[in-house]
Amino acid sequence: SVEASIPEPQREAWTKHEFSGFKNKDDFEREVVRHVETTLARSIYNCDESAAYSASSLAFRDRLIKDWNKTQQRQTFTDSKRVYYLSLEFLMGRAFDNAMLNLGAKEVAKEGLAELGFRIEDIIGQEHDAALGNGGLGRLAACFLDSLATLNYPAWGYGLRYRYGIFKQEIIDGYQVEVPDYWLDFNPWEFPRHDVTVEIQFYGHVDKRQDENGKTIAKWEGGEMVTAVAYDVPTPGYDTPSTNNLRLWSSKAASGEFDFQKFNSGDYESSVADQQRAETISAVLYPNDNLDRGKELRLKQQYFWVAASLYDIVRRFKKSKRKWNEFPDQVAIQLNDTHPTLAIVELQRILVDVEGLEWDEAWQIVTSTFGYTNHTVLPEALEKWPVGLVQHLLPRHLQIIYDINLFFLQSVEKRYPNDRDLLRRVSIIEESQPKMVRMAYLAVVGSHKVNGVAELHSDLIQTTIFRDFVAIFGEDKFTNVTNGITPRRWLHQANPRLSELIASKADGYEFLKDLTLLNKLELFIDDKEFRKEWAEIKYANKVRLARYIKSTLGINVNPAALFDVQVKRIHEYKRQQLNIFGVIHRYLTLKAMSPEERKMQQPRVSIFGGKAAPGYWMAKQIIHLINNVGALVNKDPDIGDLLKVIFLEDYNVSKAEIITPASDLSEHISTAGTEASGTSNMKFVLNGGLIIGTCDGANIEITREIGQENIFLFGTLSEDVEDLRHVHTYGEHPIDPNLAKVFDAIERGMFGEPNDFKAMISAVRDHGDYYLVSDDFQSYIDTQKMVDEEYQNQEEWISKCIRSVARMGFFSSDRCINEYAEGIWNIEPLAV
Ligand code: T68
Repeated sequence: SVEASIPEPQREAWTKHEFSGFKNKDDFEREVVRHVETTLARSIYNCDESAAYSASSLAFRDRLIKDWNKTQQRQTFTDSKRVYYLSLEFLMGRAFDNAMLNLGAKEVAKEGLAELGFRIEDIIGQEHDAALGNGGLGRLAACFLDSLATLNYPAWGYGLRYRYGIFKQEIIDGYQVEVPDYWLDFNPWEFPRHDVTVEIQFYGHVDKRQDENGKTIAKWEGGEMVTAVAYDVPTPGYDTPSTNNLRLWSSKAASGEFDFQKFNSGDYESSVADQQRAETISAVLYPNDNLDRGKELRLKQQYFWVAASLYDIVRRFKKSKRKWNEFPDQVAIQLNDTHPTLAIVELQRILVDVEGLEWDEAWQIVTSTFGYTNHTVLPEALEKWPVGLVQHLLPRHLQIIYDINLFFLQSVEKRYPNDRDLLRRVSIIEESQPKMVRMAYLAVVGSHKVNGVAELHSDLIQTTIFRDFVAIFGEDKFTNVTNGITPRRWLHQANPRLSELIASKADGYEFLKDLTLLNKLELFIDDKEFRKEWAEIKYANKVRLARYIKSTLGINVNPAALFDVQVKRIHEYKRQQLNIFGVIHRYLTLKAMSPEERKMQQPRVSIFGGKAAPGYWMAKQIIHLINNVGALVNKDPDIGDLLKVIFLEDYNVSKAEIITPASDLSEHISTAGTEASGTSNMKFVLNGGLIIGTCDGANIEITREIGQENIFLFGTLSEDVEDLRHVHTYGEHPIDPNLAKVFDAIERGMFGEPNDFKAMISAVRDHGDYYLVSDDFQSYIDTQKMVDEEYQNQEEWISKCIRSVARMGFFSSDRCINEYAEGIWNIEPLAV
């Protein structure tokens, strides 16, 4: 047992004082008061909402860390295989509400806080989002942590503790302005581990020598050292004591001789500058989604994080005193995109240079350990690093990359003799000017499994970017794991009334752990009372969003109108421009109608939200156009409630929790073949909204599950995209006549200075319309018309919503994690 590890004479003293956290309302209140007075050193006579939030969170954190300790001890004692999820992004959002729900103590906290004079909603609202991510990739990592803990898998996340998360977006005069997100002032959810540090080396040179047996020994010497400090964030599962760890690394200057020399020689200022330079590494999250910008600091971040994490993982493995060839039986490492690909090289370096293994034995261990998830086929997002930069920053790693490539190309040459072009195509080094390291290829070569995130996407990677690798390694190395979302946050937490209604029909809350149980709802589709409650809940969620719109933008929207929502990062491939052009078309159509005709139309609120990468000029112009359209339409007396155009500022996880349950229709309208999966599509359907979308990413599987009569699909199919682009470039392509009218209105200055939107129009009209906006325009507006008509029949609409929710069980991240555990990681759950 765990206790047995404490020496007998001290055992009683250690164990009799066991703290077990609060159990009831009184306990909870006592803990809150204690934290206000001692941890926060505040007077209970002027405790404000912020202090009440901090103290309540600390009370929960204490409980989490107890469970965390037990979970970790159990994992260590059973010596079970663990999975390590390496992700540069964890878009966690708020932790307090989630902790209360996962621990099943929200009622206790609610009553306790009420007695102390607070409304729980206000206290929840005090928390700053943990926004350490850009979009889908980072949020997926957060959903995975929730599922891993809920399913009792022994798992750790490893990431960076950015001082600044994704920027806060302000809209000023219709333009996006970025404000730094300084979120760490007080973060009750992390435990600094000042005793858990790793020294990380950069730059320097490699010294190669022969040892007494004639074996070549490489020594990486000189350069700079930076210290990584661990911060642990306990992540609780739902309805289980299992609490996993998210370990985030923070950088600080190494406290080596180097510094002391500077101090002693009186060079205080430059020593402080060193300090700041070291801290820069974990200072800021790069704000690009689906784009690789190749900045040196980004590569430094990647190595810093990967080296610290691997040191930690290897240190833990070595405690078990097992042989190296058992490493893959104890450790699975999942690479969330190519960002952590250096981990492959680093583990090979540790095994060969530090632990003295032979190359082949080490490589066998490395490739059995890693799995790689690809999240994009967009060429501009595929990560590449200049060889010169890697050489400068990580000289030994570049040598190892060259050796990995050499051995790989030799094996290819053997199987496909005299195919020089194949060797050029699959080489990890791109022979361009300058030469580049292709990180996706390195990840494929160094992993035993490669997966895409939805069926279409997994097919696409196997037939396009990794086609040659499928031929070389065989199909079995490539697989699909369709993304999922956690129903705890995205249903139970975001939409508590709907969750309660479902529980009343699905024999309790079991569906939150087995989402396929939602299918029990199909029995109640015709139940009048149930349908009425369903509709009331949707309406109440819309009222809540309407209030939020009123309070932030001062605009009145009618909750009875159709709420049409597109919230996600702003990107040309996601086609917010198609949506806003469609809105302009709607406006022009309404304006051309007689007042009598207008009365027959379906009122709509078009809601947009999302951030543009600060350097993505076109995306910023799209935001500008949406705001300018809103400025005109929203005050047009001819239009009134028939059309409102809303841009919600600073879309993030906590805002998604308000927006998602309030949507009637959400838009997932990427050019076919560009959106790897999408996950918000799943969230919206799970919350009783319908989708308008293209045949792309997970939309296709959602259609398969819920039935094509319950989704509004339109547009070009992915297999036709390439041909159309070819026609755009080499043939005639008159632009869609309705779209031409929209462009005409913009160019006449209806929505402000036309020059501002020249590039957006040109991209479609003059530069080949890469995203097929014109090709898909007519089918988009036709489909929107169908939406209007079908929405008029509310009874039928509600049936579709209920039926869709009932069939969404597949999209739980629990299903997804079970697939990874079985097909890629080979790990088993371990109940605490
Ligand atoms: C998203 N990718 C996919 N990338 O676009 C989305 N990129 O289809 C998918 O559902 C989701 O991943 C989860 O699989 C991203 O979000 C990034 O944010 C990103 C960040 C840095 C560099 C490149």
